[in-house]
Amino acid sequence: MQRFFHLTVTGKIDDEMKNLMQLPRCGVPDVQEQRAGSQIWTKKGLTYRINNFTPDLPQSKVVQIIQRAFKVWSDVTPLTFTRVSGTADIEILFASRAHGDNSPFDGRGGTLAHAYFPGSGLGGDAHFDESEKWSEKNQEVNLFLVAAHEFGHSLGLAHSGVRGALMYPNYSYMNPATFRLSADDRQRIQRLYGSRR
Ligand SMILES: [Ca+2]
Ligand SMILES: [Ca+2]
Ligand SMILES: [Zn+2]
Ligand SMILES: [Zn+2]
Repeated sequence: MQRFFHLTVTGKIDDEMKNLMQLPRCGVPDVQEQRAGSQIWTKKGLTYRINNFTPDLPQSKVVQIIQRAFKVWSDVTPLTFTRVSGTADIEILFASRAHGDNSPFDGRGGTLAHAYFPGSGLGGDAHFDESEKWSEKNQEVNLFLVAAHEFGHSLGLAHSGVRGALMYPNYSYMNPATFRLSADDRQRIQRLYGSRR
């Protein structure tokens, strides 16, 4: 983990590392780095389903935010994302604590969400911790930023060690209105799927 974050490797957990570990972050382990990228979707037209809603935001907002988060990736790849009401490639849900996948959430703070790399069943699915307070602003946790990050995993991206990249494992606020995908994220997703025609 220390190597991954490009911090000084001291062999013990120093203060810098401790601070980093306490920051709210994504629940996908950084050690999956090697495996990611070998798993990609082999079709361009992907479907998603919003299985339930957070009470923190109006449903129409959640629908909009999720749509915008997918657009971050469809803007730079040939992929398309269509919302369906039946079974979908990418199943989205909000849940607290144990929620049926052996990766229980941890209550408020800590892990904010996690997602699965492409594949059948749980593959591609994105889960959001309902113990967090989800927002559309710079309050508590911004749903757009976390969703866009998790969908990166849904498409096969592992975490990035580049600070400022969307796929950096720790949450940090950026204004969704002026959000731009970093060159690191763009290059990594285009390595998997190519660029937009
Ligand atoms: Ca949590
Ligand atoms: Ca799935
Ligand atoms: Zn992540
Ligand atoms: Zn889960």
